[in-house]
Amino acid sequence: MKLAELQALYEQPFFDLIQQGRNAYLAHWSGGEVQLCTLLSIKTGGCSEDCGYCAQSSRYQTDVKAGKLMETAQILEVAQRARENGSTRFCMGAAWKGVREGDAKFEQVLGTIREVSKLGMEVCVTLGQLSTNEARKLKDAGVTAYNHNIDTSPEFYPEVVRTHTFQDRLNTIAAVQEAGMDVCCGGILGMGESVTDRLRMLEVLTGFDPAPESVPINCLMAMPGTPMESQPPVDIFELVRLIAVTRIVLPKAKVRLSAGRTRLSKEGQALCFFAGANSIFYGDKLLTAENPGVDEDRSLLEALDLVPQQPRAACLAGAS
Ligand code: SAM
Ligand code: DTB
Ligand code: SF4
Repeated sequence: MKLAELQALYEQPFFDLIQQGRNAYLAHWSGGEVQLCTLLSIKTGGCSEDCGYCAQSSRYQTDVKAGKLMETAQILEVAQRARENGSTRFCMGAAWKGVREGDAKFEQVLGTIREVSKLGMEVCVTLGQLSTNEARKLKDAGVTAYNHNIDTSPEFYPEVVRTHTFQDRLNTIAAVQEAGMDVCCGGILGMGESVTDRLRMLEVLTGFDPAPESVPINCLMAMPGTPMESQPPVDIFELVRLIAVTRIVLPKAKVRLSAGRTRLSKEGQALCFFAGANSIFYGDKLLTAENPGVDEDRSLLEALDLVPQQPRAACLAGAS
């Protein structure tokens, strides 16, 4: 969809826009289900890249201590707990520039994925750049979706990251699509970008073929020590507007209200769900940053009469 059309949607009167988002949601989804996804950082920190928002870059002095790749058994334990807590998606993240076929670490991750995928949850990984061979291996091991965000517009991207390009991101996404995995791709609000940058990001996302299966909308967690540590929080109504436009233009995608919920009120999150968000990260930690507690999220969903997405048949089979 063209930028001008996205702008016209975005600039509607607020209530018309969120009503349109709600209608798009109702046309494609039912039951007030919200997908709960658990994140786990399987390899934290020490990353060679210079993404200006990221506490895991080795270029910035942050509170994150670099760690080793976690063992399969440890990861499985966390995944099992996530399933018991009602998550239907388990997302493993590694602070790598990318992965290479044949590399021992990559082989280890493939082994972990084979085990985790037996639990029946959707398995998502975010390991940085890859090409078709690695993508095929991940798919064969049991990955259902690969997360690789474009983060912002092509124009603003060089202000955020200099160690790789926007085109590098698109190349990885193409490899993921070629291998037949779902694409999970979204971005971050609050890095100093304009509303036009945010809509340009959506313009790029709507051009994907196939369309992204899920779109994480993160609000910047301003991590101490990063170049973005002093960015002010995102305006709630700007966030709600962007979620509504995302829902309207990508009606079948899971729109995931991702990082930054610790800075949102209950009422703000309710507006996000009304506008079309239908997935959250669940559990008190994201990768390195804070997320609302499990009890808090349970009572929020209950208060709004929203229900956690039911596990699929495959997931229940995995539980037995
Ligand atoms: N290294 C891989 C990569 O860059 O694709 C995977 C991990 S990376 C941490 C995954 C995504 O988390 C980033 O693309 C970004 O959208 C999001 N993210 C990282 N730090 C963030 C922050 N401080 N606030 C909000 N989102 C953040
Ligand atoms: C995504 O879009 N957001 C998640 C997930 N994909 C990997 C990560 C958010 C990270 C927030 C900052 C942190 O925990 O360090
Ligand atoms: Fe590394 Fe990913 Fe963080 Fe960029 S976002 S510094 S690639 S871990």
